[in-house]
Amino acid sequence: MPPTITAFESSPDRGQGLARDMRVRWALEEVGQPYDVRLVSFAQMKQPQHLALHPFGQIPTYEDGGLALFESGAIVLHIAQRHAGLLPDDPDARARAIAWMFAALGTVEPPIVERSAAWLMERDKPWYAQRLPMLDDRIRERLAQLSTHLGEADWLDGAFSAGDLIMVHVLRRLGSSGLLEEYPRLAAYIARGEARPAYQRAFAAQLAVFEQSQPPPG
Ligand SMILES: N[C@@H](CCC(=O)N[C@@H](CS)C(=O)NCC(=O)O)C(=O)O
Repeated sequence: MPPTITAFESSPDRGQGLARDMRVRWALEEVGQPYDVRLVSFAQMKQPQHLALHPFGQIPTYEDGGLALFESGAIVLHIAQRHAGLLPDDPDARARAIAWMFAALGTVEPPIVERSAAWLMERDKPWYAQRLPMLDDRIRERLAQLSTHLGEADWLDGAFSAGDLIMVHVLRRLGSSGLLEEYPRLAAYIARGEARPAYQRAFAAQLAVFEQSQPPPG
């Protein structure tokens, strides 16, 4: 039996590949592991059956045999540890790749998510226009540091790894912000990630789910 992941029945990102099941799909595609997808509605995510898998009532989850996991980073790490292709064999390089996963999730993603949350929940509030530049500056600080680290390299630390996979996916959320244009090395880094065949297969799969969730036109 292939592993089963959960994803939105109808993703609020309209199939742009921003929902976090995309990371898991991409990792599974990179290592060549087929998978099943169970689609869940927002209501189902808050029901006991899903809460037993994910205590916070979110997607993605991952089930394989007796193992059930939540948190996209933990799932991608599990996949990367079980299959060749997403983590280097050398123990030190492997530890550094895992550090980049944590950096993406713990250092780079939070200010990006805060900006998205402000847009979603506060953009009609009087303080939003004042707050946005502050949120943008916090993101710029991280982007500048990341761009300096990356330099002219293709990937964060040697060959493409699970650290790059998570980082590229985290950065993609800035797509409509205009901020990435200020950091051409990062824009090119994201484009390299998106050009990978495994990324494209994962993107097409999640987009197909969204398209099928839409009522026929007319
Ligand atoms: N830290 C979690 C975040 C999971 C998360 O925020 N999932 C979103 C979709 S990308 C979700 O399920 N949102 C619906 C909700 O929170 O009700 C992870 O990386 O898996």
